[in-house]
Amino acid sequence: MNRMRTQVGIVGAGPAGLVLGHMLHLQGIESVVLESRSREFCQERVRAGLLEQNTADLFTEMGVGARMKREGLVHHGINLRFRGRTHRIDFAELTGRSITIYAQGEVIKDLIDARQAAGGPIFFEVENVSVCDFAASRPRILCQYNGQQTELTCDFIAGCDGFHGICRPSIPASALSVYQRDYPFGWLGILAHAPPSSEELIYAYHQRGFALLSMRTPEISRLYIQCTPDEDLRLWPDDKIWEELQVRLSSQEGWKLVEGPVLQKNVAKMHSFVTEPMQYGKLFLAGDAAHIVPPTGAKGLNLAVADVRILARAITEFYRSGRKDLLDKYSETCLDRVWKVQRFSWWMTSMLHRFDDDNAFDQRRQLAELEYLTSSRAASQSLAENYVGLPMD
Ligand code: RFL
Ligand code: PHB
Repeated sequence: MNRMRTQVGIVGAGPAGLVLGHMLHLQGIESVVLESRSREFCQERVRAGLLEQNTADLFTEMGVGARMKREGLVHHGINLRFRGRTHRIDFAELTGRSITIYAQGEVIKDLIDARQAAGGPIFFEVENVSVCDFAASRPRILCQYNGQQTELTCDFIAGCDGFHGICRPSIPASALSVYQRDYPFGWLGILAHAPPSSEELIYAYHQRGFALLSMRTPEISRLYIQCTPDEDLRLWPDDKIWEELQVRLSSQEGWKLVEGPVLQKNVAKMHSFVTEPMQYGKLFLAGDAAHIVPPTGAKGLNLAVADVRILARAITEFYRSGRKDLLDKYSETCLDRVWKVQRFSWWMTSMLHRFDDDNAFDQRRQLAELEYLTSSRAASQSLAENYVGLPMD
């Protein structure tokens, strides 16, 4: 048995785990990160792409923002397209804030590089991870690493292992309440070698379902169409995807969607999910391990980062002064933001997608909502302040 000891044991090297590890390091607090996948897998997984200004500013403050500053695309608004017309929501004018397009994989690369440069331990491809004794004073994480049974004793465990991780299910079910909603659709996403056809994102409402134009770089587009939750990708050759995108994103304004070779395709289901509380004894859940949102508001990664910011501060305060009140209030503090973000993500999703049981009334209502949203300053501002990210404190 290989025995180790650290202050904070972090399960998962996604955005939540890696940001937490780095924030703690900057405060002189030790941690060990345990990740079940390989480094390459974590970096290459195609996921989020949009950082709130809160998140981008934090990366800069943490000293991991240099490449994001050079390569990220700063946007000052988004477009909503319906009835073939485009309506821009001007974040700069409505909130004075912006968003940054920078792929999650790049964020992960920068954070792993920073951790390795700082000499912070991070173990990839660990197996059979389990957490125990977190109701007592010395929690432990058990796993196999390089074929060896390993035990990590720590003061705190951060469960940053995503929605399918082991930390949340390790808490007695009777101690948790779960709030959940599943949507009757998913997103078929592609990454294409094609210059983005619009400088800023386009969210399109269409009779045939939602579509989104996003991007990763000036050469790579990221596009999505609403599909069934279990859509069979074999039924979607590249030509058919482009055809559908052409229809759903079409406009009467002489705009053209540029096509290109498809580099990657995937289908994602959509759920809203919250666990309460987000802590049990010395085990703290953060990010997707505690809650997930449908991607329409682009919030998952940003919310994960918001959680660990609160957790890092609470842990830092504990080591600095022995104060436990911030730790005790961790869940309550996070959930206040979590529910506001849940509401926003649900609202964007409900407004922009076609639901199976919608009738003509519901479609008229959705269009009226979009008309109102794009013609009222108050309504546009409400979208804008949520999209760029609610204030952190
Ligand atoms: P992650 O990223 O899932 O990381 C969890 C890590 O834990 C590891 N793990 C384990 N490690 C050790 N032992 C175990 N037993 C383990 N079980 C799991 C996993 O391998 C993984 O490395 O969770 P985290 O850190 O909470 O971060 C959450 C975000 O990744 C997620 O919310 C976003 O990707 C959601 N999301 C978006 N968020 C945004 O903010 N903006 C967006 O534009 C955006 N677009 C998206 C998205 C998610 C999508 N999909 C595919 C779900 C678009 C899509 C299509
Ligand atoms: C993305 O670029 O992947 C993206 C952008 C905005 C969203 C969701 C995903 O709302």
